[in-house]
Amino acid sequence: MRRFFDARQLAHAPLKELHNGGFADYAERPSRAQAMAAALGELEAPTDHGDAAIRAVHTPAYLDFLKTAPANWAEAGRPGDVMGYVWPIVGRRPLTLRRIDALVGQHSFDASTPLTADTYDAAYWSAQSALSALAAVQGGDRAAFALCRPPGHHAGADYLGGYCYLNTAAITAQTAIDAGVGRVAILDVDYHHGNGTQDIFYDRGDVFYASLHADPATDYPFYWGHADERGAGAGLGANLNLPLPQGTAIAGFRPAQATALDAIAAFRPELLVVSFGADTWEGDPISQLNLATADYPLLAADIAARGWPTVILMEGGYAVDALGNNVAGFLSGFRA
Ligand code: OKP
Ligand code: ZN
Repeated sequence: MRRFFDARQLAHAPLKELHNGGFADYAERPSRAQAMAAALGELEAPTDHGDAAIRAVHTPAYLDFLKTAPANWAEAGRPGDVMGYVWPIVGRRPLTLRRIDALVGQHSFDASTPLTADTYDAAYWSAQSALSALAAVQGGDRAAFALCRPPGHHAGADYLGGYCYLNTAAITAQTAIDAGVGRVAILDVDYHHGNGTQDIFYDRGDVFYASLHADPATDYPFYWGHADERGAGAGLGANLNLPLPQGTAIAGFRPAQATALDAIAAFRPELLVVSFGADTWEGDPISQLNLATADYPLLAADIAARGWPTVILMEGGYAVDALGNNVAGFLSGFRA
């Protein structure tokens, strides 16, 4: 299986995030990618596909914000990384504001996703890795992997959050649709619900989003990922959330994934995009599911058995020492 990664994805390195009432070292750190790269061996540099695919998903105002916020922040005399500290509550009237402090609140939903001068470039190359994996599959490969970092599934059309800036899964799915693929399914098996991906395709019938994740009643991102969110309009029925209780192990996870795969099969996708997170692992420092390293090849084999052309994109996973084995195991199961 071809695997894509660009060294420019490493430059994004925020210092701290707000975590449980204090500032902690940023969990989505460059060493995650280095650990995966060490375990996976040779990785291919992506092709630069340009930014049309990014602009097909994200709004012009948001992309402008991502590119200009770090300089505007510094100019306003704000030390450190760009991070929101004031947000418009739900229902607040739309305002056109120029002040950087207000803009960051309009384009984010948490205080754990700082923006640095290197962020846009790293996220751009993360998206190019995803697009290169898509190109491999469109060229006839059965499956391909992109070591996306920063991750993407929490980023919406006009907002960042959850360590995510550009939604790589959405960019991949939309690019396939724009190339003439009729139906794309996204299977999200990261520990966290992919609220950005859900939002982007919520009223669309051509992209099916299915997610297994820790119940948002107890877990981030709280405001999305509940079982009654089923899509809207033409997308009604094309969104499937399967929240799991904390502590769920393979005995609960595997049948839930089968439920998601059955729903995807009924949708008859021409392409599958997998948002894969290894933060479902039992030792993950910020998560509470109980998958073992040996479970990942099995879960991947269950997906592979369905036979759909598949683009696998990396999302979360924060136990840096275990990450390489867990990701390599998942990919090995897919080859079976
Ligand atoms: C990103 B991905 C809890 C802070 C939550 C954000 C988690 C983002 C996960 N104290 N931090 O889905 O792995
Ligand atoms: Zn996650």
